[in-house]
Amino acid sequence: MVGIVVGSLSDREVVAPATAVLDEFGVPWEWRVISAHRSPEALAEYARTAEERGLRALIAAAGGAAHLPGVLAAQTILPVVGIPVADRNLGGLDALPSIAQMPPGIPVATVGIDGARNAALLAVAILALGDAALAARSRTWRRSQAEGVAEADRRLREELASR
Ligand code: RP5
Repeated sequence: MVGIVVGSLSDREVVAPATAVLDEFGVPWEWRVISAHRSPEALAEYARTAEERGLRALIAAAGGAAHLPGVLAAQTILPVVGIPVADRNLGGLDALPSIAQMPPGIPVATVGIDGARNAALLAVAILALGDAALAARSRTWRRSQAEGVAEADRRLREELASR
């Protein structure tokens, strides 16, 4: 249901948390390595066939002068969530505007640098619009996250009170 595309196998570790989130929500995913500049024809083919293959949202991650999410979004009407990947030269400050600053007409919903978890959560939110069971799981997940914060708050206050 969610198609994940990375520009290089070197993006794998950064993007892996997205698959863990999708698994947590029971959302099926596929994961491909396709590059906007090294394998442009394969990317065009992937984008053109994504919708008919049943994909409903795409996550695209790339580093450097990152064209992948925008080029993908240009060739499909599916929503594309872009993850700017930090590289060793500019730490993602090149990929972030490359992905976020799409000229009007072709949007890419951009998360923070290396923001794989948020990318998956955004994809889940998009899918949940048309899936009541997934929406219910999202509400439960948010509640349990809030409970985790409340628990951390309780522990900290307890610890500080006993000083
Ligand atoms: C981008 O260039 C990839 O998404 C990756 O983040 C970056 C470096 O790629 P490699 O040189 O490691 O293959 O296309």
